Amino acid sequence: MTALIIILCITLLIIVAVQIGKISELAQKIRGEEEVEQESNNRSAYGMLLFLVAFLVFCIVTALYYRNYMLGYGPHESASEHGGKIDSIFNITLVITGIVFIITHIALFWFAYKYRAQKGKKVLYIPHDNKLEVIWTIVPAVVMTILVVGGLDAWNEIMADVNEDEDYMEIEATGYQFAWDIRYPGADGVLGARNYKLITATNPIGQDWTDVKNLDDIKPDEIVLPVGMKVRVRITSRDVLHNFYLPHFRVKMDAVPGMPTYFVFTPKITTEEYRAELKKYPEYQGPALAEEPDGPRLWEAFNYELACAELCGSSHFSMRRIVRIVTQDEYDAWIKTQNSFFLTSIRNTDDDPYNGKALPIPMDEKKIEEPASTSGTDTISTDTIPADTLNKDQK
Ligand SMILES: [Cu+2]
Repeated sequence: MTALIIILCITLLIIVAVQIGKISELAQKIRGEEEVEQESNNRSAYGMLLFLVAFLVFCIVTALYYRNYMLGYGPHESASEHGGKIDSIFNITLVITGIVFIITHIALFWFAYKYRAQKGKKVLYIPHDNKLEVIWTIVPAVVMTILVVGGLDAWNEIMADVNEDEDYMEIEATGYQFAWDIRYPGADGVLGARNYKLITATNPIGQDWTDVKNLDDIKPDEIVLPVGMKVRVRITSRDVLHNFYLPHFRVKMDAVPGMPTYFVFTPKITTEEYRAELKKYPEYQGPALAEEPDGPRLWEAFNYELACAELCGSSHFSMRRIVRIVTQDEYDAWIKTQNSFFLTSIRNTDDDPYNGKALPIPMDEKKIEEPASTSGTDTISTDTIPADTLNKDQK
């Protein structure tokens, strides 16, 4: 039935179009072809002018209206030391392409208006102009060179690895469908060895338990980092391509199975300081949750986040993780509350090579009274996240 109605509608529309065509043909015969054509040309030309103004105003007004929601503007200044450099490159590109956009946009629609077919006007025909060709080849070439060289320079600076003698901490992020396995090196400051052949349900990233550096490694539920500390993130993947993306820190790097990548950055704004900055803007005064109009404000509920920026499968969205930037003292207090993954989940099980024996390095085994949740890597702390941002299975 529906199909029949649709077919009828289409047929009727075709008949209407044909009839309109016939009417205008008749009108042309009565009033003279040229006059009708001239009228139609004028209408199109004024339409072009209207579009020119309306579209430019739309672009500028929306950009200004949403300014404070966009990374790099208003409160969203980069929260890492290198991020300002990336922002300024984006801005230079935006200014240059913006100028080109406005000029070409005006030229395109203004010319369509000005040079519409008019009675008695003849077109000036220029088949070739060397001077013009040179100008529109050289100018873009010079501008592109400036942009590319500036970008390359920034890339080399930002992607420089750490020097062994400088002060930094290293953490590891392993992406898998669909979460991140985050690993901290523990008291020895060194991440233990891994081997993909050792991956099992109880050893999700294949840590080699005979390597003593693994025994104190920590696998926390959230990423907590001290402000001002240089952090090197080792980035890997267990299955498909993922992408380690910290938008507020302008950190973005592919996680590729079998090919370790890294990113070095230094957080410079704590979560609390970032919230205080957001608080100054009217855009962030609304309630964080629509169901709780008197609940926490948007700025209060703000959290830095880790997202996967590679479309990696059906639950890609659930790879979101909270990132907290705290002061050094708060970090020291937090790290003390974190237990070694080995002690909580592996010690004295069949996977433990020292089962029933003493460990090769001194470790405070008494601190762990009973094994805590082992799969902690899938969950995120829920106390500071608005409920609507959680996955259904986490609610
Ligand atoms: Cu992913």
